[in-house]
Amino acid sequence: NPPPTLHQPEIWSDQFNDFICKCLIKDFELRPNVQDLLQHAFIKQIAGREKTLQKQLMELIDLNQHERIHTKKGSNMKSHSQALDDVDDLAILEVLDENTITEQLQKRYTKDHIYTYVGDILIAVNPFHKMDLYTQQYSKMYIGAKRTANPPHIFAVADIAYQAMVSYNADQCIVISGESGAGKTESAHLLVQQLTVLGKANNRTLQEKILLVNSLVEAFGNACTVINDNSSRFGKYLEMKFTCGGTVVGAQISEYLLEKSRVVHQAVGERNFHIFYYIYAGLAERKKLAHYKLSDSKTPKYLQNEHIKLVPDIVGSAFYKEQFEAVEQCFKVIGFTLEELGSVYSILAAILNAGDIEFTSVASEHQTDKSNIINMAVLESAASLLCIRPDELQEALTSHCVVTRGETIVRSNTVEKATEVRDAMGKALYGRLFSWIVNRINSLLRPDNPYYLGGGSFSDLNIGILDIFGFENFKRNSFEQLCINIANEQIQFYFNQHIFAWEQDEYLNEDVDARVIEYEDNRPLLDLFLQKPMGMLALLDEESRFPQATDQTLVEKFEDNLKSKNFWRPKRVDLGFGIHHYAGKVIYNAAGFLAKNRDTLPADIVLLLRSSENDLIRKLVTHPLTKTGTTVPDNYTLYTHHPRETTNMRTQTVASYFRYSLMDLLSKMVAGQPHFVRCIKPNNDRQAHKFDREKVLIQLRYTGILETAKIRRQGYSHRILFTNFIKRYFILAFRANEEPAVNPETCAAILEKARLENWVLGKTKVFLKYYHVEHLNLMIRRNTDRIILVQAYVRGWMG
Ligand code: AOV
Ligand code: MG
Repeated sequence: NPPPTLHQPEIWSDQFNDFICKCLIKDFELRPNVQDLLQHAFIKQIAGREKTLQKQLMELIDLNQHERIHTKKGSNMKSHSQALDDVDDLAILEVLDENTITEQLQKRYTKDHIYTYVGDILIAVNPFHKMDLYTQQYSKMYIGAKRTANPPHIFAVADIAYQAMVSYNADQCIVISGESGAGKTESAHLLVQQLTVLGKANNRTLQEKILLVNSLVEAFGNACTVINDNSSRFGKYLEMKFTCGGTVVGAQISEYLLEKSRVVHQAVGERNFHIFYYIYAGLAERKKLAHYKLSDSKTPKYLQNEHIKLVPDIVGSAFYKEQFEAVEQCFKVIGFTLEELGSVYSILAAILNAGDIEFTSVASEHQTDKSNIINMAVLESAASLLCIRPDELQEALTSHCVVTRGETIVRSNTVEKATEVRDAMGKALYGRLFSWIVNRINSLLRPDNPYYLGGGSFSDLNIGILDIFGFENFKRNSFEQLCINIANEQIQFYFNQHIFAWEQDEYLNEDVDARVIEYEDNRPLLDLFLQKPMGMLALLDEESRFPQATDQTLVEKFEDNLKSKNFWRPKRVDLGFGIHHYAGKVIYNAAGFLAKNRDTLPADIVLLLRSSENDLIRKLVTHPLTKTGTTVPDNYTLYTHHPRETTNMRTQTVASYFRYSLMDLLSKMVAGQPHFVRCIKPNNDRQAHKFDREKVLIQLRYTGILETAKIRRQGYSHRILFTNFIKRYFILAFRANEEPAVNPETCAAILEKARLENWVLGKTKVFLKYYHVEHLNLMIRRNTDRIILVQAYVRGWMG
């Protein structure tokens, strides 16, 4: 067996491999020579000559993109001097309490040092102004550098995840959390940006495409809220796919729980999804409004709010026009066809037109009031954009079929019911269009897509980046906020499990003496929401099945059944109920909960849309874009979800789909080694250079940063089995051809050789602090750098 280091993919960068192949046809035959050289003559022959060799090597191949091969530290950037009163890592603070931590963050923030570590976790305080921190120069500085060599940075997180992926041949997952407007989405962008640099795509277009994916889905999934002008209204898990050598070869997105209700209604001060404004302005600029049956004077109802009364406000916006061009460019670069684009615009325009259809009540003798359409012109526009017959659309909106005893009876819809159907159609079309776009992107960026990536490259590894909608607490909170906050509750639980629960369990199991750190366990809240059959979502589903149920009976049901100190009914608030979330108290209003949860799209509408002459529209209603079954290891989630429960899309409620999505997300996340980024919002006014201590303190408290700092100082965040530890690090203390015994003594020998202190050996595992691992990995990397140099030398030497 050759020594393992020679087989580690990290030393064989793709470009380097190319080079080797060019120089030597029989590469593999050379390896024994290299081993030989390594074992016997390496130190003597090469020591002191690295600089010269490196220079020669650089001349031979273009190493610009492979900084990690050469060891020279990050160029002429400002050297990182650390003032005494300012620490990069909160875990090394001598006094550890919440005031000291807040003070530290504030001190750093005033100097525009927005990033701070807590051990291996990154805290990012939103600067609310453009920072000069993300240039190419910074990008280079953080490639393969020791973490303590540079100030904390989001790029360092990308690098750590990337290096861990190639070193351990293991999937990684970066979890970004923080309340709404804290900077999660920006952080996710920066991570993708740096990861595409690290994963040096073979073709530029792929790199470009991956960078555009975020902007594209955000145009459809983000909107302006009272908290954030670019608020994510869906959860996004972006997986970047790599070869085992670390070259990026594709990307996949999973989207979770788009807030569809926004299409038809926005709260005061909020807006619809960005894309509607973009296309309106963009199509106006191209004089195409008429083609898509959009008015240049009257604002569609779905876009009206107190800011936007008039179409000129939208079409006059240079920003919206630019965004439209950018979105269209994204579509094209990623690979959507012009025909698909046309269909997307038609569907969006149809939704806006349909939103303007109004009904009037017509008294009828036999039954409840019927409804008539007031403005047939917009109905005709909507129908023509959807490529369906207007009379059929009219019928589907104003009546519905009931089948009783084999007989089909047509019943009229009241105005209220017809309006509901109209809105349900808009929401469904938009939601399905969004899922279709995401699926289409996925098929275009699939690593094994031979057409787009120039020849079938296969992915072995991935790094997932989670960016969900942050915790929300508005003046009025509805079903959407409840779902968003439950998702955040689950992410917090995941964090706690990783940082506190399992670490402490392992101390016990392995007989390692470590102080127990108390932390706020939010499991009672997850029980409150997700337990079956008495959790809030289960009760909601149960109530949704009763046709006579009302939102009032729902809150009563909650009150009768939810026995938790985290739930209460505030006095004098009709339909109100309160939840004490991990991140604070929220009062919800249950008005509309049942309808939102049922989210029914009448069968008549589905059938009608299936008759559309537009391929895309038919596709949207023919194949429900449902997710397939998923399994999550028991110890990760409390509530597994049976995949069968989701197969029936028609009767599926939002709550059950939501629960399923959460599990699906977790199953993806737990497949990788996690890295955490915690975003902090320094003030509620989106102001630069303003640090509201109380606001920050509350966030530090509920995210458990103080406890995290404590456990990172006292605890051992890395627990590695002896056998894995030895396999990876033995080369630091033994000869390449030796096979040291798998026992604690061997581990101790390696750790001593590496001159590390404060580690602990358990019964089966080595317990290390995060900085130990960093140090060991750096040593290994230096070692492999030398090997590469030797190989290059040998190659030159062999001619
Ligand atoms: P979020 O993703 O956490 O909120 P965003 O990432 O959208 O928050 O950030 C909100 C705003 O803060 C951005 O639009 C930027 O103006 C600013 N910002 C955030 N990070 C940075 C940064 N690193 N540099 C400069 N400005 C920044 V929500 O999606 O609402 O939960 O649902
Ligand atoms: Mg966001």
